[in-house]
Amino acid sequence: MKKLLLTGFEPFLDHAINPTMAIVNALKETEINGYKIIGEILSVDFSKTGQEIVDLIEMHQPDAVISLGLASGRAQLTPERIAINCNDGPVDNTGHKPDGETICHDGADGYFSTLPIKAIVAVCRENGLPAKISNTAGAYLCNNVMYHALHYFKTHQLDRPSGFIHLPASHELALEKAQPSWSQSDLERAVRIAISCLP
Ligand code: PCA
Repeated sequence: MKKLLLTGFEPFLDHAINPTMAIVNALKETEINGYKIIGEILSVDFSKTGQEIVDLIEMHQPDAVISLGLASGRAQLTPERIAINCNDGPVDNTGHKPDGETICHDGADGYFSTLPIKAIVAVCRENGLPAKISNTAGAYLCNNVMYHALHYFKTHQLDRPSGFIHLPASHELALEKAQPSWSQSDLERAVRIAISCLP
């Protein structure tokens, strides 16, 4: 059976939880669309998260990779179109604040997602879940992880669907800080739909 590496992130900044963790933990070891789900939680640490995703790809040899992240403030599910070769943004969980550094000196300026992002948006919407392609994943850890996975597949000449999907906050987070939010079950349903769109 084919294998999907599905990653989420630990909580970061002032978010008490990260809804991507519960989704990954709920879906790991299950089978969706002919894929066995390998679920892993990544750290929010510029000094090690990129290596974590590369190590997981080398260990599991997945046929596809979907990484999930929280995009607090967004109202829709947003598959990312592109990852850029740049680290920037607020402090990570170790207190390090990036300042526009290059992620990979021998890497491309950017890599496009190889996930079926148009289909993911279309099928989510058909199922009543608001979704839209995003043209920027930012330059924080979500972009960093997407960049590392795509760089790995490109440089190893492996044709595997790989990319990143940002999710809105869950209601639990919105109780603490007012922002657009979805139920945890809708967030999980949208991720199941995204997996069902994989070739
Ligand atoms: N979202 C952050 C990093 C971890 C997460 O869940 C981001 O959008 O970069």
